[in-house]
Parts: sequence; structure tokens; C-alpha cells
Amino acid sequence: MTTSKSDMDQLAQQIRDWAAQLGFQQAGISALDLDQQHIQHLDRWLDDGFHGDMEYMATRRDLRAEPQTLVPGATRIISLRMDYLVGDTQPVKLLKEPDKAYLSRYALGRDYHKLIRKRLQKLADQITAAASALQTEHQYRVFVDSAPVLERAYANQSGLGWIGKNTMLLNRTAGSWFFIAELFTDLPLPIDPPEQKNHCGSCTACLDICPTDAFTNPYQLDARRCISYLTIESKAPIPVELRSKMGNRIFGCDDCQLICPWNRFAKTTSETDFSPRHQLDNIKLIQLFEWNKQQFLKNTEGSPIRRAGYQSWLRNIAVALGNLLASNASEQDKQQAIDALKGRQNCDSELVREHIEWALQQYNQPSKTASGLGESQ
Ligand code: B12
Ligand code: SF4
Repeated sequence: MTTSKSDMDQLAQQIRDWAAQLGFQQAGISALDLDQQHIQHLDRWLDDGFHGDMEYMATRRDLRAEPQTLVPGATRIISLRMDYLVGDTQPVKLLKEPDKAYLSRYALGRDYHKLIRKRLQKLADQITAAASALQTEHQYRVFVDSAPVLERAYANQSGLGWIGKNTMLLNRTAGSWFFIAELFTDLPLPIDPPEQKNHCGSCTACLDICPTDAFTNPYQLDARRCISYLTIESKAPIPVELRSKMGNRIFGCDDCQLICPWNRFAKTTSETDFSPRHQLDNIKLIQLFEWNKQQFLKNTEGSPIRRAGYQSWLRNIAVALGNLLASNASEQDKQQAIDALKGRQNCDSELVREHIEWALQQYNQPSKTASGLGESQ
């Protein structure tokens, strides 16, 4: 049966209500056609090699540019956003404490992929039931950071926010501390107006604060210099010239969000599953460096930290311990760091051993560069 416009208008409103009940803060609907500027931007980014070792960004370029091939028959994308910022974690203070570990705020609790996917599936089931009541079939697929989809581009086109100079999707009432997810559907739902205005103005705070100068220009991020890439995606040695700039950031980085004035309007999450596990919001580097592989696997079960893998985990903490040794931390903290590093000096991994050697050489070296929001270290 063909659906009427009023059926679809009503269903779109129901989708917003269901999404809110499922813990999403906002939902917007767009068509599949992408503004060519997004594709041009992606192509330039790939041509410049800014994706580094993230080969999946290059090999699946065509699926990103032509989403019709990803979900044949789909005509609409419902983009959703979910806040993840946990209250009272004092991120800026933590960045100035060289003996503590800084982990991206998104990674403190349960893996968002799992949580959001379940919610998306529930939303899809509700839509399918509503379509069935209208004697209509419903073909759909759900994604959260799990497929070659230009998520920020669609979120922008469905009115959820604008793309900021730091390349984050920003929202006037929520800042940028949220995840984005999508439901591709073949239902002819009404389309929402895109966010056409960019509200960054002349502000360049995010570009200026980046500890590793990863922005080549506004809206241009060379991922190879981004601490998020270096600590999570890359399995290679961290370039020596960037190590001292990383401070105590051992898993991802948030400086370009922490500094953004729009994040004054960010809301904290009410998802208890995003609450910090294993005191990851206030823990000493040496405690994390002590985890053996079994502990790492056990403590990161259902957490996004698993993605880095144990060797990268140790590599990242070794760099942060090296930065502690070059900081104004107490002599006691430094001696504990040296003991911890020496304790792993003969470990199996050449990658980790090399980072440990580098770290030990930093003892009382003058701090070479300022490092973003941890600058006064
Ligand atoms: C690869 C990737 C990374 C890479 C590269 C980041 C990047 N900027 O590209 C690395 C590992 C560095 C990374 C880091 C982070 N990521 Co990431 N990442 C992705 C992923 C998988 C793909 C992004 C992508 O397509 N990059 C390609 C380049 C070309 O895209 P882009 O720079 O964003 O440019 C696009 C638009 O901005 C647009 N554009 C840019 N300028 C302009 C100008 C105009 C006029 C127009 C029209 C368009 C336009 O064109 C491009 C195509 O749309 C997405 C999930 C997904 N499937 O989309 C998550 C995603 C972007 N990441 C996310 C997060 C949370 C992060 C981190 C905050 C994690 C952390 N704390 O460490 C950091 C933030 C760093 C940053 N400033 O971007 C969220 C962002 C949520 C949000 N509010 O924006 C996403 C959407 C995951 C999710 N589902 O929630 N990430
Ligand atoms: S501030 Fe941090 S997250 Fe943002 S681009 Fe620079 S290194 Fe990456």
C-alpha cells in the first residue's frame, strides 16, 4: 500500500518521540544525496594522505560518496545524536596533573557502539511495527560509527548542527560532546531543513590549542598528527617529535572540544552506562601501566579502550610516563615512574621497549613544547 504524506508526517513525529524515550537527544531526517562539498572535502583529505594508516577510509571511499550502494532502496537517513559527557570529571585539571592518566571523555565507560546499536534496533523495530500497521514493508539498516557513512555530513544535512573548524559537529544548545548514529530507511519520511549557518565566527581557539598542531587549516585535520589517531588507530611507533606534546593523554584527546566556547552549552549525560569504570577519570599512570594483558582484557571488556590493544596501551602510557619525567612532578612520582618503566624494559614487544627507552631518557629534560590545555605542566 502507498503511504500518504500525513501518515509520514505523523510517523516522523513519532520517531522523534521514540528516539527521545530511547535516550537520544535529537533526531533529524535527510535525503541520501550529499552536498558535493562533503565529497570534495573527503577526496582532498584522502589525496593529502591525512588518513594515515586508516586504509578503510581510502578503500571504502566510493561507499561513503554513494550511500545508495550501501543500503539499496534506502531514500532517507534518520540521524540521531546522544550526549556522552559525564559530569564532575574535571578534564582540564587532569591535563595539568602529569602523574595521572587522561582518557577521552567518550571512553571512560561502556562502549557506545554497543549501547547505541541496541537502542537503534529498538527504534527500527518500532518504525517497522508502525509501517506494518500502515500495511507497508520497511527496509532499513542501522549504523553507529560502524560503516562507511559520512556521519557528520548527514547530521549536518538533517539539521543536527554545523561542522566546526575543529571538524566536529556542533550544536547551539549542546556543543559537541555527543555521538552520532543513523538509521537508513526506505520510508518516504519528510525531510528536515539542514543547518545552513556556521556559528564559529572568527574564533580559532580549537585550531590554536591543538597540542600537536594537527589542523593544517580550519576544517582540515591531518589525522596523522591527531593524538586520537596516534593513541587509538595507529599501531606504529609514535613519531618522536610528537611524543612530548602528548602530555598525559593516553587514549584519545579532547582539547579541541574542551576549549570550544559552544561546549559551555553541553549537557551532561544521564546514561549511567557511560559512567567511568575502574576510576579511569582519576587514576595514576603507573597503576594503569601495571595492568598485565589479562587485566587489560578483563578491565576493558565492553569498553572502547579495547580497540587500541594491549601493546598500544603500554606504548601510550610509556610516552605519558616519559612526559611525567620531564615535568615538574615530585621526585617521588618520578622515581616511581622510573621503576615502573624499568620493570617492563625487557618485555616482549619491541615497540613498547623502544618507547620505554625514550621515556627513560626524558628524566629531567626541559619540557620542549607547550601541550594544549596541559600547558602549565
Ligand atoms: C576517521 C575518524 C576519526 C579520525 C579522523 C578525524 C577526522 N576529522 O576526520 C580520528 C582518529 C583522528 C578521529 C578523532 C576523533 N573522533 Co572520530 N571519527 C572518524 C570517522 C570514523 C570518520 C570521519 C571521516 O569521515 N573523516 C574524513 C574527513 C574528510 O572528514 P571531516 O574532516 O569530518 O570532514 C567532513 C565534514 O567535516 C565536511 N566538511 C569539512 N569542512 C567543510 C566545509 C564545508 C563548507 C562543507 C559543506 C563540508 C565540510 O566534509 C567532510 C565530509 O563530510 C567518524 C565516524 C563516521 N563514520 O563518520 C568518527 C567521528 C567523526 N569521530 C568522533 C569523535 C567523537 C572523535 C574524537 C572526539 C574522539 C576523541 N576524543 O579522541 C576525535 C576528534 C578529533 C577531531 N577534531 O575530529 C565522532 C564525532 C561526533 C561529533 N560531535 O562530531 C564521530 C562522528 C563518531 C560517532 N559516530 O560519533 N576520528
Ligand atoms: S586537539 Fe586533540 S583531538 Fe583535537 S585535533 Fe588536536 S590532537 Fe586531535
